[in-house]
Amino acid sequence: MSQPNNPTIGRDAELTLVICKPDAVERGLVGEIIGRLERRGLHLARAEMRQMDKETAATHYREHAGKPFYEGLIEYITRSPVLLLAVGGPVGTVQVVRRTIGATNPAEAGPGTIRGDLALTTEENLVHGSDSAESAQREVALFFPEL
Ligand code: 3AN
Repeated sequence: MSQPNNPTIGRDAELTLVICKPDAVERGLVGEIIGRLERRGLHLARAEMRQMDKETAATHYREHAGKPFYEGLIEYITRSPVLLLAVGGPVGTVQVVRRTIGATNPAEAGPGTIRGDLALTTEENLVHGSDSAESAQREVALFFPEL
């Protein structure tokens, strides 16, 4: 998790993966989402715009394979570029980011959360955040293997 030629990485005790999904980029909400994470005190260790291919999407969402919404989920996440973020901070950052994002179904997400303020449906819920420290390690390694 540390890289000698990048002195900003070593300060993060925990990294998590955030994806500003296609709807976030299409709606011009990437700045708003990054701003909320930064104002919370979190640190952008990496940021990269990328068109996600179907194979990477299938790896990332492998626990959802076979579920009724799976095909739609793969279509959605690969339909246009996403902004990948490796977000760092103190121990507990994975859960801080989850709470900042809000519930999976934006209709149930609390006010003040990203989804609660900016999204309406589970199919277009703007942003992904790793759901556990183990998922975060796997997901950061999938998209930013150098970290
Ligand atoms: P979260 O994104 O809050 O971690 P997950 O990991 O349960 O939620 O689901 C991953 C993604 O799959 C969601 N962000 C959403 O796009 C999609 N998804 C999950 N559950 C449903 C559902 N019941 N109907 C449609 N899409 C869903």
